[in-house]
Amino acid sequence: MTVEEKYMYRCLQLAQNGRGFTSPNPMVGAVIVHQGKIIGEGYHRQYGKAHAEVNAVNSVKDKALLKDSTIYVSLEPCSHHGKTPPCAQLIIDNQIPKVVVACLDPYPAVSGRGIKMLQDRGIEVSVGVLEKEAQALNRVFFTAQTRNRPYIYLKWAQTQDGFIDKERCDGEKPQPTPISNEFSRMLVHKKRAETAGIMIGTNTAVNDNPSLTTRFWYGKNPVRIIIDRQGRIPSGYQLFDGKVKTIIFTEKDLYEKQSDSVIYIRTDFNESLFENIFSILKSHKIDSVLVEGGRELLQSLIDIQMWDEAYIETSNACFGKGVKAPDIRGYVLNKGHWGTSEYVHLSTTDTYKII
Ligand code: AOF
Ligand code: ZN
Repeated sequence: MTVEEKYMYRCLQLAQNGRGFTSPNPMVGAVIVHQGKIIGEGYHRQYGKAHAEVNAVNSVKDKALLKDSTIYVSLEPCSHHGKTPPCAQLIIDNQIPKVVVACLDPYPAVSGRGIKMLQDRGIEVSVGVLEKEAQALNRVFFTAQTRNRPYIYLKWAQTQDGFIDKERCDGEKPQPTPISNEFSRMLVHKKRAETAGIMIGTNTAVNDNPSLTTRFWYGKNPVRIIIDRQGRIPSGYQLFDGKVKTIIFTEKDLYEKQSDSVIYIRTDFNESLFENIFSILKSHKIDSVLVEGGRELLQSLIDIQMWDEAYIETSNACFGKGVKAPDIRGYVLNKGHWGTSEYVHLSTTDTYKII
């Protein structure tokens, strides 16, 4: 490990403290080093609040040392006036002579301009230290910026013999059959807190009457996103309780039912359905979506390869027959443990593999 990598690892570590609070901004960490000693550090804590560099500079007790220090940042310092002033200007104003950056900011208003702004003032800039790791950490941000769609997580629990639900007799009242264990269910709520949107299809909504809120973990609720082509979800359902924003994509004209918390978006259900839905979600600042079912929706996304990561929990139970789990064979890259149940972590792209 080089000296530069050592400090950049610390930046990546700090950046992760912002997980779940920075969206749709990236997680960013910064460290200030003076003669081999860290004299300040900071990270982007929350969307709309101070950037990592500002917090790092503010944490330095003896500001006179800045003139002889190096600042390490896990993302190119910004050059634009967004919700906060440009970080490149802050570095210039504090006369920090050297900047080490992990990766460029893909945000079009910045991309390369932050680096140029610093270099134009004679500041020494080096880019690319732990670049892949920094991009992987912010794979949600990078995907949203470069692909005009949110980062898509697929999630389901299946039995050992490959079913996600029991077979139901005609007329039997549908109800969810738990497959996940208590521990992994808690972790799903952590994931919900860290994801901007949560998506399900009509059948899951109608059968389960889910609330899709974050209850077993501290953090925000994801925006609820439902695909309900025919407008079949009964109005008394939890999705309409007004506690969280719900966006419904439908073919029907349901605007008169719209309220502050329930938004209907009329959509053509043609071959570009998902491309359209995800580009609309991106324009609503939703940079990541957790797809929690059902089979039809999950399989459609797998078939058109519109997904980035999958969390599949396999329990010890066997159903013998029922609703078959989505078929995702061919994509296994990574297998790990998620709670006490086994899960398989899959990815369509090597670039965004988990670190
Ligand atoms: C940095 N350091 O810690 C972060 C950066 O609206 P604003 O002012 O918060 O700007 C948001 C954009 O700034 C965001 O899209 C990304 O390009 C960059 N994020 N930049 O120099 C940071 N979080
Ligand atoms: Zn900034």
